[in-house]
Amino acid sequence: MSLDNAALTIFGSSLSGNCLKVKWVAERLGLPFDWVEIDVMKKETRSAEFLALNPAGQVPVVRFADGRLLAQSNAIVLYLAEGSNLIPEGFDRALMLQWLFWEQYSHETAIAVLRFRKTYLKLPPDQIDPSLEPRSRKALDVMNDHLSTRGYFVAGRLTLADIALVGYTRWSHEAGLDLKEWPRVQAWVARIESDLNIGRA
Ligand SMILES: N[C@@H](CCC(=O)N[C@@H](CS)C(=O)NCC(=O)O)C(=O)O
Repeated sequence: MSLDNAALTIFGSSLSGNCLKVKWVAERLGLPFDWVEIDVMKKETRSAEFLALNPAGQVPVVRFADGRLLAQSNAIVLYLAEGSNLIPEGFDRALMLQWLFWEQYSHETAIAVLRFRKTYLKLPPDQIDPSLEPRSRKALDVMNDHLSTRGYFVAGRLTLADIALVGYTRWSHEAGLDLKEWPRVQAWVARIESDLNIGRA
């Protein structure tokens, strides 16, 4: 898709992998955008003004020049990247979607939640759901196995699957998980960070 100058406004938090994936896709595609920082720690997502943008009270949300609004990080990146080389064709597209759905159901709900509870809410261990760490480890195991025969998740090149998955994987240490235990994931994170020109987490 093509967008005019700053035709896109991203309401997001810099602490959120879900939000940064939208920013990285816009940058990668050369889409001009304005970034409006929303402070989730101050519960700005619960203000009446924000709820008018997204009644679900979550970032990211994007607003297009004509006022249309879109939430859910993976819906946003799929829309922005339509027709670009970040979305492969045919069966590879289906495989990319497989990883995007897995990221939201099995990966983000473990690693991102564990990270937030540990590093941002600073909860003591006995107040953290004990299933989060094994679920996070399992997600990293699945990724490490998949990367044993490839350098990217799908199609042999950078796609939305890599961009979505790297969002929180690169912050695994903030969830108390050292990627040295998953060396292929660690190498892949460095590869994707380099492809996206983003600094080491
Ligand atoms: N599935 C959603 C998840 C969005 C989400 O969980 N957003 C968090 C930040 S990562 C949020 O807005 N939290 C603040 C709140 O719930 O008040 C997506 O991918 O966009």
